[in-house]
Amino acid sequence: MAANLNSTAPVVITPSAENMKFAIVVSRWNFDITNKLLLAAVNTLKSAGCEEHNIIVKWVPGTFELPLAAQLFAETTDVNAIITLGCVIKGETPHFDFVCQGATQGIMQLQINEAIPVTFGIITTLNEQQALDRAGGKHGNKGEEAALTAIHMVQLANEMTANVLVQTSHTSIS
Ligand code: INI
Repeated sequence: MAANLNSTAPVVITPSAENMKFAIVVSRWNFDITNKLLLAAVNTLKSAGCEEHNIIVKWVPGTFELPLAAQLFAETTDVNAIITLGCVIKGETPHFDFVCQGATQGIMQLQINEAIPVTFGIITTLNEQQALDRAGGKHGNKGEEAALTAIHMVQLANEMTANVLVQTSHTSIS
């Protein structure tokens, strides 16, 4: 299977996710959007060979709750990576900024502190149309992107752990 991780990157080969285990934490806020992210994330993992029983899904109330939910998975389970999915749409107050900032910093801090990949499948937009465009619309699906990224980061972590990291040419992608 091949997929682009972003619009400017060359095509990369997705590693097999056959022996990988993932948690997906997903926010109930803006359910119509986050459910599309979830379906794409699960399909992406399965297409890469991940077995259904190795994909654990947990819903949380809002995007602000995602970092703690991810941390609980990191500390109490044997998953290889955690995929966070949410959707924050800007309203009339600064609430949007606090939710986005809390989730972003919490997730980054978590993956660094716990040394486990925690990917960011959170859509942050000015309106609903922009969110739909990124949940299976004209700008792809952030759930797919977060799942693909998780697979790549687990592969990297596995190479490091097994001490089989292969140095690649500075001009090639693998
Ligand atoms: N949570 C979201 O995931 N998306 C939003 O757009 C949103 N807005 O707009 O308020 C939102 N708020 C809830 C927040 O994530 C927490 O659940 C809440 O503050 C309780 O901690």
